[in-house]
Amino acid sequence: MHVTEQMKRDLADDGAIAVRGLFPPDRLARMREGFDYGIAHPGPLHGHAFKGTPDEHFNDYGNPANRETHLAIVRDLGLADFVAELWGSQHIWFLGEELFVKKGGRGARSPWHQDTSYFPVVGPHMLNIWVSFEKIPRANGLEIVRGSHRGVQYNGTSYKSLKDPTDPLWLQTDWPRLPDVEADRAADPKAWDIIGFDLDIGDALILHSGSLHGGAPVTPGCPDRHTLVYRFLGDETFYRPVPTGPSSFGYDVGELNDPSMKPGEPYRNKDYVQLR
Ligand SMILES: O=C(O)CCC(=O)C(=O)O
Ligand SMILES: [Fe+2]
Repeated sequence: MHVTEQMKRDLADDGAIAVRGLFPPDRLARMREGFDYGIAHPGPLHGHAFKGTPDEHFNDYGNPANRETHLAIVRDLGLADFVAELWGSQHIWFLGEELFVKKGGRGARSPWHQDTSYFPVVGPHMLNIWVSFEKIPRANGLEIVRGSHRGVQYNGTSYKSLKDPTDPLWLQTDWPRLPDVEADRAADPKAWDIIGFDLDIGDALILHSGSLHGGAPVTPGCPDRHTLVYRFLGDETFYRPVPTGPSSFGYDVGELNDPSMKPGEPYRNKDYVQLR
């Protein structure tokens, strides 16, 4: 895959790009093997967001038992070199996988959030390669607030309240509560500068992990979605602890903090495999 100057610039400035044809059929089949393996071997953190509601959807991430399977795919597909070129980073680490399944064409919006509310790292070199195995029109796509990876760090969402998607993750923090992007847009379509793409089969969405992203509902016209996300870190990543104290999340995200690191120092963690 040829990385253009435009791709680098757009990713750095906007926080998201669509990469057309990153996964032609044989490469996409390899990604699908990773997805299917993950579904067949769920990890300790798998679960259903908004269980029992029309927004219920399956997700799983960072299953340590599946790491070698995903790493083999990442290596086969040369994804580390591709990501390194997008950033101009010498080294690349694999942060792990995320799986999302939405079914039934009846909603299941992912609440707006930044992955950095759940992870003690900031900096320009962190991204998600987001691949769905279906054709995803823009209306069903993951959306990104343009440039938000360079803006405010918001609190996370609990993923628990259908009534209030900004229901906070951290209960004691000075991180501001998430904005209600959907309510703001309903009142004024221009309230937020939002990026989205029509994605064909084999296209990938690449987003900075700290961008404010969400949406990607299923609808009658696009009723099911199976998505595999691979996340990477590069040289320019810095330790920034997440808040401590009570949270509304199902497990202790604060455990990811590492007291042996000083805030602002380059984030290097041997738990994440270095690919180059
Ligand atoms: O696909 C989705 O619904 C959410 C994706 C997401 O939040 C991510 O890739 O970090
Ligand atoms: Fe996310």
